[in-house]
Amino acid sequence: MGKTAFITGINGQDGSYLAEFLIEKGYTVWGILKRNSVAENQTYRIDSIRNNPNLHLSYGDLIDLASLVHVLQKCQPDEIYNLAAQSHVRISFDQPIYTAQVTGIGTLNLLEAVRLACPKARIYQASSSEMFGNNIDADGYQRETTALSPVSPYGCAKVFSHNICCNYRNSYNMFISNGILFNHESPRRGSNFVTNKVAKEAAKIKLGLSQKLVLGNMEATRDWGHAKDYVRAMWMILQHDTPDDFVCATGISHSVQYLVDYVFGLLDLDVNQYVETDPRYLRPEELRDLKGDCTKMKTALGWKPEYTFESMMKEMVDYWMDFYTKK
Ligand code: NAP
Ligand code: F7E
Repeated sequence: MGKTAFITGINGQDGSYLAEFLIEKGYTVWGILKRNSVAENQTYRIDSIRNNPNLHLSYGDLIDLASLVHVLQKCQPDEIYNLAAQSHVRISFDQPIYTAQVTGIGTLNLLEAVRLACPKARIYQASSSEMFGNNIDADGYQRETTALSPVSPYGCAKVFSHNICCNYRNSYNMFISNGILFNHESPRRGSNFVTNKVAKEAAKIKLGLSQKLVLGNMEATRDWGHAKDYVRAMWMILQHDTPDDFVCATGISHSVQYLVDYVFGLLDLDVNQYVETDPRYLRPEELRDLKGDCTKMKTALGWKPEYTFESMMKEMVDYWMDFYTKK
């Protein structure tokens, strides 16, 4: 019999790719959806598997412990992927308490629900490079041993989740692994994150549907990989014989300015004519540079990415060109 997986955040960028990946592998997949007053768009990222008999969706919320216990008792998963979060760093400054409740305490709710309903299940926790803040090792990289020093409410909430997962792993002998993932993107990325904002607006400008792209910090650098490569890493982390923490990254970083130049270059557009900056997109405290060393992932699990920054950005630009051409 195939395995059963439970995914929180199943309709998000990563959750949707992971659900497709696991169904393809023969898993039965359960996921929770937050109640939303508009039902139509909520599952658009999982449209391709919406009617698959091996997909089961129910309403649930990370801040509602009872909803987690009920669904876990029903599905009795072998593997649990905790991907749900208020995941936008700048918005976490607008909604710090909500972010702490969902992205921090929500994880603790899930761990307690697992202890009550299915203590033998393996758990993947979506930790983040945002937890490092501005700490960088002397060689310019962040890795599993780099100290955590978050600079946003989101980063602080993720540190809490990361630490409570280590604590439950050690205290209760649970199989819990943290994947410390660096930025990962795709056409399914929310369009208020910088890669997809740039790809979408550049396509609109190219097609005469917009005149300006307005951004914040152009100097920040990020290590951007593709979400499809990273959900494969999540699965590999849970197949390992022991629970552990792994950094997942490409090891290559670019500035936001480079990202803009690259995307506008793909469409033969003049950056100086169309791109402006506005302080409203700055954060009260900035995380300047991220570049990950994933030697441990590569050595212990044999993971390597299939996409490059260039092939990923091309896919995103093509997606939006196609989207607005057909409209
Ligand atoms: P995303 O697209 O923002 O997806 C977040 C998901 O969480 C959505 O399905 C959302 O549902 C759900 N959600 C939000 N609040 C919830 C709640 N209270 N209860 C239940 N579900 C809730 O994020 P992503 O990019 O896929 O990232 C997946 C996870 O990895 C997140 O935990 C994120 O913080 C973490 N992470 C992401 C990156 C990255 O670069 N993408 C890097 C490191 C770590 P609705 O859409 O219906 O609100
Ligand atoms: O910003 C700069 C911004 O919002 C990237 C999340 O998935 O990765 C993500 O967090 C950089 C930052 O991602 C705009 O200041 C400039 O330096 O795309 P982002 P993020 O904050 O790095 C981590 C690993 C996560 O875990 C998070 O969940 O781009 N930037 N101008 C801008 N960013 C945005 N959003 N919008 C701008 O206009």
